[in-house]
Amino acid sequence: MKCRKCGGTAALELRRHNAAFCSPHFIEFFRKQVTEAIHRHRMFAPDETIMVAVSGGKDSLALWDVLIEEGYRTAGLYLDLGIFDYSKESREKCEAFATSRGQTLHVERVAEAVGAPIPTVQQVTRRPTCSACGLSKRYLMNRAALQHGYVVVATGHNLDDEAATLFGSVMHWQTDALTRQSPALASTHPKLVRRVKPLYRLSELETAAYAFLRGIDYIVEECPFAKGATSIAHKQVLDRLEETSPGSKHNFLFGFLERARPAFERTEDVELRECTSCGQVTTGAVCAFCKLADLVKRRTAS
Ligand code: Q46
Ligand code: ZN
Ligand code: ZN
Repeated sequence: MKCRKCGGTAALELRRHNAAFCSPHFIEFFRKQVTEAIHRHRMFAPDETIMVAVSGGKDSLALWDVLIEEGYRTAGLYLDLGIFDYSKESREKCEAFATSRGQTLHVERVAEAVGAPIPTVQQVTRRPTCSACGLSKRYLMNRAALQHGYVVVATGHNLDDEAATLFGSVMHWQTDALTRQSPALASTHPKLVRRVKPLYRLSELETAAYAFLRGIDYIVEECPFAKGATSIAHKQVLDRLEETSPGSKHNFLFGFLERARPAFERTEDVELRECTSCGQVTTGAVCAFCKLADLVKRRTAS
């Protein structure tokens, strides 16, 4: 196999692009995909500092690395979920990365905000772990960005993640989720920051290769609660399709974004207000996060 760019020995074959690259040209390809995503969806203005939500895994640290290399001003945000050794190790990876690049890393502890770490939240509320965790992450990301004065949060969601989410939403025809499925979600309220996913054009394998070639030290283990998650089952289905027909995930996601998504644009506006308890944006009187925190407080007190 030869590199498409220089004809040298290829380090990686990308079947869906029908191409192979040597290490330096793969890194160049990867960065171009990220900048293409940023420009196509006008993710950042030149004077903005980007808050990068990092989990310690390959995707979010690869994203942070590219943004720094491309000259963007950034700061990291680590959400400590309190999930045993997994959280401890992933936090260490993020701290080491931030220190080595001279970047600021903000840390938010879920246990402080919700009243208990994620495993306890699951036990006392009997809610699926990932649902309480996802709600807390979205809430804290927005709150932390507002508190520190950032207007945009970037996450490390890749093509595989996005295709799996889309698959799940289509399976259940969750039209609200289909409306929100986008590489860039604009702010619809002064207290809602923009959310962007600059890695949506790159597969999980590609982000792993990039992280490896760049020598990024990331946590390899998954969150212990990821195993039973339905998103993993959806990923496996798509992996099988990709195996027999390279480019399936890409066609599924990009076809949706380019041709189907406009049909799901909301016609009526949802009224957004500020939570009477915390002041963050919600559609009801009290936001879902405050309701969760309240339930945790009551159940852990008894
Ligand atoms: S961290 Fe949280 Fe994920 Fe772990 S508990 Fe589920 S949602 S799997 S990305
Ligand atoms: Zn090359
Ligand atoms: Zn609230």
